[in-house]
Amino acid sequence: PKTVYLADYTPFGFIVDKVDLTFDLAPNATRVKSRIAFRPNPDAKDRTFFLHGENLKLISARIDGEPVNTEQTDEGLTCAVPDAPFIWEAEVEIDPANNTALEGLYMSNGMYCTQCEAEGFRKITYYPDRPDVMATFDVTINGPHPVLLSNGNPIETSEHRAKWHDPHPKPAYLFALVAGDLVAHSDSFTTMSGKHVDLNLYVRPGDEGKCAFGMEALKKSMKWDEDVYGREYDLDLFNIVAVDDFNMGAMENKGLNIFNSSAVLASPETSTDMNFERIEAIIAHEYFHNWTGNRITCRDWFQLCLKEGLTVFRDAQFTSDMRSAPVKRISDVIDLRARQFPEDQGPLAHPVRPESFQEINNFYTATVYEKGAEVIGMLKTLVGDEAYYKALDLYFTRHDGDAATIEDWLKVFEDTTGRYLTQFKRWYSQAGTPRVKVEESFELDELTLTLTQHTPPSTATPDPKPQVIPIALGLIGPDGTEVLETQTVELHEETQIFRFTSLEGRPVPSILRGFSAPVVLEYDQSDADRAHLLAHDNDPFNRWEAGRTLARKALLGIIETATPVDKAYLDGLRAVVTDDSLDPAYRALMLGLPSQSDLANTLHEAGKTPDPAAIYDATESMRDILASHLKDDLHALYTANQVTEPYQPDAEQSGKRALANAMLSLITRAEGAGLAAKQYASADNMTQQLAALACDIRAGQGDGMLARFEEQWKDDRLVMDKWFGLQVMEAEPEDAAATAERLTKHPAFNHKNPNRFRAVFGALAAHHAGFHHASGAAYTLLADWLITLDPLNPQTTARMCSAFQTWKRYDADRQAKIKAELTRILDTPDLSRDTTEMLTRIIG
Ligand code: HT7
Ligand code: ZN
Repeated sequence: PKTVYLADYTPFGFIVDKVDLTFDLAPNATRVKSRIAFRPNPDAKDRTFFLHGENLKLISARIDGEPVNTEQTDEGLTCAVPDAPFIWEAEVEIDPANNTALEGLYMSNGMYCTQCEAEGFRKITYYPDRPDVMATFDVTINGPHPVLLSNGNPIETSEHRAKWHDPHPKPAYLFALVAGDLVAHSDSFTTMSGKHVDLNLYVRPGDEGKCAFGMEALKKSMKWDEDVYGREYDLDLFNIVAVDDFNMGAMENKGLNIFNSSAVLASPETSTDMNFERIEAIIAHEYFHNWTGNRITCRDWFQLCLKEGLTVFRDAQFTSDMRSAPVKRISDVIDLRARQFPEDQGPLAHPVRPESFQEINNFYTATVYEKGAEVIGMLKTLVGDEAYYKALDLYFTRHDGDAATIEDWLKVFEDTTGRYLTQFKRWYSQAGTPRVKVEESFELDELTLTLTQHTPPSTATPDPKPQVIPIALGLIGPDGTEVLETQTVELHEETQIFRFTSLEGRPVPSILRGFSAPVVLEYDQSDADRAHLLAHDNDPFNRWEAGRTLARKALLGIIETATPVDKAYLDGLRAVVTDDSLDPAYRALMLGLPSQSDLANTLHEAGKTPDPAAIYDATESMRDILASHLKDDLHALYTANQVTEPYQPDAEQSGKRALANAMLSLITRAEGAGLAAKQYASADNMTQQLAALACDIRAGQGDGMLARFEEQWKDDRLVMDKWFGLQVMEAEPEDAAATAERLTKHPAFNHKNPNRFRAVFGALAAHHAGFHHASGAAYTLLADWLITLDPLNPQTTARMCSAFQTWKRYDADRQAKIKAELTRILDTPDLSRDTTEMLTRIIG
């Protein structure tokens, strides 16, 4: 496969002024007529007229009304064109009903929909399918469907025909079309300048009752973007459509967002609190793209973090404002460490702005999204809030309508602050997680902290250079009061020394507060100091971090030397969990243990070979120890955190349910599943029903309840995804692969539906001890299914390959088994470019 390089960027030889599209919809033979106004681009040297096009049947092609001869390949076509403005007209035929890749125009449950990011538009018609080619679109849709939608504003709607005009020039990846038998949940929003905007959430008949929450989230997002960033919506209409078959969460097409139904449909009976929170965040994310992504788009796909990192950062700010900021920050760091750190520290490592790719779909990664957002958070910390918003204002005015680059982005900060960001830019160009070593000494009244940074070399960045690392820190005095408020020091050399004087007694440093940079802190702090921070740190992140580090040490102690868990840690944890002045959601997070994969990584970094079974056993006994240490508090906390008011998916109620469910899990461990059965029977919401079911399965009594659950929810696709996933998640390690395999034989298993496929195989990959069971059965099963899925849906197959990215952590036998499976997949004839690239990188 061909490799594309950032360094090779050149502008397209032509400017597109206007695109007219006409769709005559038919499941197997949709006709697409295009009429496109091109003119030579004065800024381009290369005037080769190449239009992307894949899987298209060309019916006719004309230039200025005259038929032309074209040269076609699998990737597109070329032909001779005039050296002056001209009109290109083409008619092609496509087959949406057989489009299982879910890119381009495809069908889902009888409804037509599109997914064009990143390079899907070329499966709809011939076009320069690159984000720096922007044009206004007029779209006519002919089809026997009650709802016919495209981007922008409607200009004509009659039976079986609709015409749409999008006045905002846009790249083809933001094009969208939807047609089907849909119903709308409608509302409206008045913008800050008084403009009326109609809002519709289109769903399949039967799903109307799951729209209200998404609509409220949309209105909150619109208001928040006005209040915080001064950004107003710019069309008369904003439509969202829910689709069952979708490769990712959602897509920000201009004025017509398309959502995976799991990312928008919600009701208390069918969705958990976590589902509600995720939906609110994704709706916000897609809406915020209207400015950060659509009005200002990317020059090329290497700049993907320009829109994604910034939009993730903005959606995290939104969630922090709507809910609890510390809980959001802790949850995001857990997620970053679980998904981005392994990527950055393994064979898939790449910079936030990659410099080459074979298949761009493989670069919608945690590094581009989540590390990309962390980089923006650091920039904000370094320049301060005021300068950050000033720079953003400049970005929006200077680049509105542009296809921009990371250089443009950094320049607005340089121009606003006068600060050079040359070294900071390494966050965009270097792969790998920097490690910051802390050495501490205290003499008389002076504390000295020596900070040293080091980024392990990788294939992507063989010779990493020091980065600018903002380290927020504070000091906690011996009596537990803060003796130094949070201040941010900037580490830019390899080693720097920071001194803090006039201290009365040795304080306990609280370093990397709020997780001010995406680094690994190597700090050999004593257990006593960590217990002090767990009891007293007024930075909620570092208080949680102290508990988490102690838990990790305790677990490693069990795994390696069967050391009993330190009572001081257990007492400290108990003090936090029973402290009613603290947010229940925060207390629930405190009870969470480091994941088994995290423990495997810690052992690997220490030069040891992780044993998944031993890690699993240690985690189980640690939970037993917690249940026993907290036994006098469990029922009291369970009862105190019952919600008596009608269900609301807000932060307050969700926090209580999270803590009560954490108690239920420990109670079940200590006493059996009696209380879980009671909760299941009386639950009026999915959060409580599912938590009770999980407890029951763990107690070995899940069969009856699983059958009742299935009977109750067999007609609800999204709830059935939970049913599939939970059985794998809660299986004993030795049964996980067999459970997944059994579920693939269930009549409701459909590998063509990404949500269902992920429910089973995402859960299997996340079941550390089950996936890495010594038999290798899970490796073989997943490989079999990746081979089956690849010809149908390369994008989802390739994403799932990352389950194997940490394979070199494990023992020789497991490595050999995994390598054999990866090689078997790679040897499959006609394997997609997506999967080939992923596996080649993973094998290394
Ligand atoms: N910008 C979108 C990324 C995307 C995508 C979405 C759905 C299906 C396929 C996709 N490929 C790329 C989603 C987002 O980040 O907001
Ligand atoms: Zn996005």
